[in-house]
Amino acid sequence: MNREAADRIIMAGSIFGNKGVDEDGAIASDGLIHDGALVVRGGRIVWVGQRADMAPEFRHLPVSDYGSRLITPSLIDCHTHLIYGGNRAREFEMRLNGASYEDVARAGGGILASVNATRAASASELLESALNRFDQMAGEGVGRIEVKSGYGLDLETELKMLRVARQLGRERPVHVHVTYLGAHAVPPEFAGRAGDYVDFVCTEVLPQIAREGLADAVDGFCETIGFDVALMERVFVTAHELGLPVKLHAEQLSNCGGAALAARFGALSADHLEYLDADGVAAMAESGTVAVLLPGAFYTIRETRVPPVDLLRAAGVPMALATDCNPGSSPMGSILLAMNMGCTLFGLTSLEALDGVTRHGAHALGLDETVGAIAPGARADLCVWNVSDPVELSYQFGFRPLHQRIFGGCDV
Ligand code: DI6
Ligand code: FE
Repeated sequence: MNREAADRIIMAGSIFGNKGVDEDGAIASDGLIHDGALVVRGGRIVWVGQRADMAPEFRHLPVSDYGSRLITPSLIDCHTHLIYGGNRAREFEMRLNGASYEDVARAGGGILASVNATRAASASELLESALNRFDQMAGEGVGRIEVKSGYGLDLETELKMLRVARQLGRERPVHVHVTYLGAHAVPPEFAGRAGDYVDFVCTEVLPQIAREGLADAVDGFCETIGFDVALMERVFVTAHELGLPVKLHAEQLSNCGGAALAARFGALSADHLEYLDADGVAAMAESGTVAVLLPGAFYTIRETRVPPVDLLRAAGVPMALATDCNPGSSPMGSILLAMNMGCTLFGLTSLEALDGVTRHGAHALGLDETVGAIAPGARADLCVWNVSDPVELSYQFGFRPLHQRIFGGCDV
């Protein structure tokens, strides 16, 4: 394993640069550079193009030649609930016997079942199980991940989850974006008092999280079985007062107007969106809020309504794709399967799927266009794949085509 970010030339059959067409024509209209090379210096890309065009000043550098393989930016999973105690296999069986996701939640299962298990777990147990899940994802090329809290709900357990999320980024070569999801469910100690719980979130939990710098963003579950728009608005007002950007689980099971609320607060993203309507799409387009599509949840709960991909596309709303990895509605650790499902279930093109886990995943995390791209100035966070065409990443599933992940110029 080469953990030293040695300056080098990396060559491959094709490089998916993700930057469209270059003026000098080096990058084809499909974003692919054939017979490509890139130069890494100090962990960053300083040049990318066709090998024949490489300037003589670079030619003395050592070369890693990956033959006919494909190189893409490393993948971004911008919506996960990676950290939790226990599992919810029993609920899977309940659903197989006819119960709906909401039935299970109303019967005291669902998110609250994971809350009990997460409160009971130690930080080291949570870290260990999350690392196991992450290692699977890394084996599919994930180099940047968002991780939410929301299975603690009390102060102590939420802080525990957020600290474990930060620790994850110290244990593995990955960028971790941490999100506080206090407004995920009303915990048992506040049963029937959602407003009081939101007061607690806004006056006790959020200020402490902000003081300790434990979260990069604030999320919520805006739904009939979650929090209504008025309650979510209170959380968002407090988040903004504390300088934290917001995002929202919106229109997953019904149309509650969450996406419009998120847009009003300039949210980074609105996620799920199966029940999003044209007004919600327009609001998101206006505010630049990214649509994060989560086909693993759609598939698991056997939803039949698909997100309005045509409307989002027509309105120019960037669409990201993510696993929503969680123990209930999306027990999935495969970003490549999310890409396949995004195409097959939601009607994305294979290129939209790849954009969804690279540059639009970066947008959904509030990052600029140098992230999730291969361009001068970008960090050398790359994947080398045992395929030659980007379409193959979405087309097949279960084959684990990753040859090598590169993080800041280092093989990992
Ligand atoms: N929507 C989701 O898909 C996750 N949270 C949410 O608000 C699932 C949460 C779970 O079922 O544990
Ligand atoms: Fe989620």
